[in-house]
Amino acid sequence: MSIPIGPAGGAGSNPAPKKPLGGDNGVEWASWVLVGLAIATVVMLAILASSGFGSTGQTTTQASTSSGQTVTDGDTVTHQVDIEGMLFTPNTVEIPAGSTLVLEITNNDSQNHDLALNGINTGLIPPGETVTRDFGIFNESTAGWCTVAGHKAMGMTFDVTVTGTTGAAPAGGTNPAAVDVPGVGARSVDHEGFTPVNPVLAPAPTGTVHEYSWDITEEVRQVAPGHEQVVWLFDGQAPGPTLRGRLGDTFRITLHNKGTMDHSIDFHAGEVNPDTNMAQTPVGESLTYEFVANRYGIWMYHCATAPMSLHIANGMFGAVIIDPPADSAESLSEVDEEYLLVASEMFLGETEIGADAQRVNDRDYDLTAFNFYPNQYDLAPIEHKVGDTVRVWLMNVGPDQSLSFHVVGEVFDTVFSEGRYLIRDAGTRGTGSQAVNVSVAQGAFIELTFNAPGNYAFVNHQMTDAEKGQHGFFTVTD
Ligand SMILES: [Cu+2]
Repeated sequence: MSIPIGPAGGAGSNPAPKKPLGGDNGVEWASWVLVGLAIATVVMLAILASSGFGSTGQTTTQASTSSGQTVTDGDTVTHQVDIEGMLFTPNTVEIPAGSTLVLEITNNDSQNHDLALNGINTGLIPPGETVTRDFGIFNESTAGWCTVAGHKAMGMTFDVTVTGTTGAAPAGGTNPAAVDVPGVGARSVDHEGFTPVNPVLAPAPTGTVHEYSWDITEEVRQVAPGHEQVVWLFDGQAPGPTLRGRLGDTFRITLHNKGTMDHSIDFHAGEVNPDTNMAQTPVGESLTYEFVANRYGIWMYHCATAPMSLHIANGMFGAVIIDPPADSAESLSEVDEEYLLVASEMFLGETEIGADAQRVNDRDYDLTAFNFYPNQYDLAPIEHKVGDTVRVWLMNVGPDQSLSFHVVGEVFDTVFSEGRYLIRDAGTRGTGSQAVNVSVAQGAFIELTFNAPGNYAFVNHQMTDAEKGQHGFFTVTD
């Protein structure tokens, strides 16, 4: 018998070959593995998607889910806002992009306010009242503010932050650029439309009760060469009318507010309850203010409506002069003429706006003035003869800068300041005063005698303020 050697051959004789790996059954198994892997991939993607990782599609899903929990596009968001003092509370709200904002605003302050936002203004909201206003659809962050003069600068801003956009909330408005300011050359030549304020102080009128009726107006006037802007006026003038009287006199002033905002008045010469005697005079209304002058000297008055800096900067100030008793040791001496110079800073602004509230707030003044017009007594010098004695009453209304009053080439014989004579007829004692300091809201007077002809400049010896306009001349001739 032979044993076959070699490859498989003849039938029956060779053992059955083993099934190779693969073949028809192997292909089927691999397909199932691929299906399993595909399913696992889908499951993994689903898990990743729900956990918030990765693709743009996931971000969109998350945003719409988040929006859906508060408000969806086109919905209305309502907030309640209180006004307390110079503040909106809250003063910022967040709303989703594309939604409409409605505010219920309650004015708990003592003066009118409004809110301008997204091109819509509530109109003035009187004290104690509530208005509900639809401010429209917001697609980007927007700043609003109270448009009553000066209130924005005092912090009455309201920001709407829109979510779902990349833009940040803008700051509460921009500060307008300063206007062109006439230089000292332009201020020293005569120009059209200029009429100097008469600085001569009239004697006190007779009588012991002084009653006046003043309109408050807001009018465009020339406030510096070539520059007109709206100013706020007591009785059509700035400084306001000078009140003069004697100890014990009664002053009764009725204000008629013909302006566009609240105004009021604070007489430093009176000792009164501020709560009741310095109340606001609303637009279109009248109010009577009264005081008894129990103290002599020179006293400031000014509008006491916030922000006072702005109301003063726009011209709402004046002086009350109460003569000391004629038969007393303090009585005024004989002089040839009396003058009143009211010192202030000047803020030039746009014609219809006047002094810019933010610049006033920043003490960023352009010019300075005696009697509310820079350099006016350079253009219209005050004339005298040699040997004349004059008394110059001084009032500094600021709003912020001091006055160091000096007359070039002269020395003061008498200085009265804030309730007392600092020196009196000092020339007879071989001394005198070169300058008197008048801080804001203080008053003083000086007396001097012109000994020789010449042009005597009177200045604020804070020199840069003299160079800005607090400068004038006494022209003295034989
Ligand atoms: Cu005012």
